[in-house]
Amino acid sequence: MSAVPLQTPASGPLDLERVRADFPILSEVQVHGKPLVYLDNAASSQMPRPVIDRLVRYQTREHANIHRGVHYLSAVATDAYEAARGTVRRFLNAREDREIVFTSNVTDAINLVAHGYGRAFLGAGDEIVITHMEHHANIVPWQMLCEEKGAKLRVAPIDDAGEVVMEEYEKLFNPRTKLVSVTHVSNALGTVNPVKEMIAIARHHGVPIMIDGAQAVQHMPVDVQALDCDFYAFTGHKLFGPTGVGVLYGKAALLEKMRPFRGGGDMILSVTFEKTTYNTIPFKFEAGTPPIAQAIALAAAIDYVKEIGLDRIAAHERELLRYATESLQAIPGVRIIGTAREKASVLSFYVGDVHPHDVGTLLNDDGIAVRTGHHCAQPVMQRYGIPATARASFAFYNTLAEVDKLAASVRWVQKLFG
Ligand code: 7TS
Repeated sequence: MSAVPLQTPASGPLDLERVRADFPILSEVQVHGKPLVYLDNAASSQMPRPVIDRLVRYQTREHANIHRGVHYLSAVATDAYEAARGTVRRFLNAREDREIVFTSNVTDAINLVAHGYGRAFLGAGDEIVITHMEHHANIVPWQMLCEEKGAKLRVAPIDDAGEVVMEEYEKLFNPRTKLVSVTHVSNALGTVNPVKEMIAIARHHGVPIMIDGAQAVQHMPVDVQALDCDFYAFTGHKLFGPTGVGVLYGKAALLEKMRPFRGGGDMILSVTFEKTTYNTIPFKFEAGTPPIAQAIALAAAIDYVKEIGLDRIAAHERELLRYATESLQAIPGVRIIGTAREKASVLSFYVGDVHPHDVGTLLNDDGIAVRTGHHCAQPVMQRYGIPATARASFAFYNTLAEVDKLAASVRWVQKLFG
């Protein structure tokens, strides 16, 4: 475990002032002379000081390439990188460290499964089940696989609230179903999917299931053994860590029988021109120099989040989402896209006939960062017959006062376009 100073007491409500003081960017950046109101956390969240410090410590005192050297620094870096794997393993409650593969992001993790599992075990006529609310990262790799193999993509529909229609999901299963991959939380709608139930259904049909946890791990505790999923993936930069690192959890038995995704150094035991023997898992999937600094900093981010407490984070974010939903709904002409019963702190909206890009540009004039566009989930936009939304996404360092600013700014936009 890296030594993260205690930032906030371990119980009771969040001390927001102390928490915000941990994130330098929140006070150091002004936009158009106004304090930054950062509500684009679903795209990328900010890094607290202990994570930045961990990166700096690594780069100033510990950096060398790993797994290859007998020298002091290589051993230090290798130990820190492998300790980071252990931190991730505990964070997801995986059984073994070797079930944790470091990737470059969640997109890379999904592609790894598409290549390592899909290309090895799917054939013509086989089917892959996803849902209508997937991010492009959980659509395109499967489409590419289907194209190559003559397999078929089956899509579970969503209803007007943005919930998966579970009866339809279950109906998609048949003897040709060979893989399921669904998101835990929708980045465009905020919907928290009933993944435990979705996994149980896949399990009942004997089909392996992958969960895209990119929008989940920063909001709620995840236990891969309790879920009993086969694969679970997330990305570092949405979990208050750096860009360039992601994680694939896979059950050891599945990872063992999968093909490597990329060939190169570190993923081999021996190489001759006649034959290469692959390394054991997880190294078989970590060809080339991995994101060493980023994985180590990700572990510091996990330590930080654990210290704050995911239950406390969830409680505060629930309050932010409730207040933001009420505040925006009270504005005439505002339509909220995604009204599922279970939501993470993601709020997509439309302001009358104003194009979401104009909404985002005008909010930026007030120092407010929201994302506008299709959020790499074009099928979701097609489902609602809209080209784009404006999306406010909250992290635990956001405040109710920032929600007030958002609502005031949206009111101003609405008035401007009258
Ligand atoms: N899956 C989901 C559910 C996501 O929200 C994202 C990124 C990804 C996969 C891909 O993550 P990456 O780290 O591999 O790029 N979502 C967003 C977003 O909502 N706005 O910008 C990126």
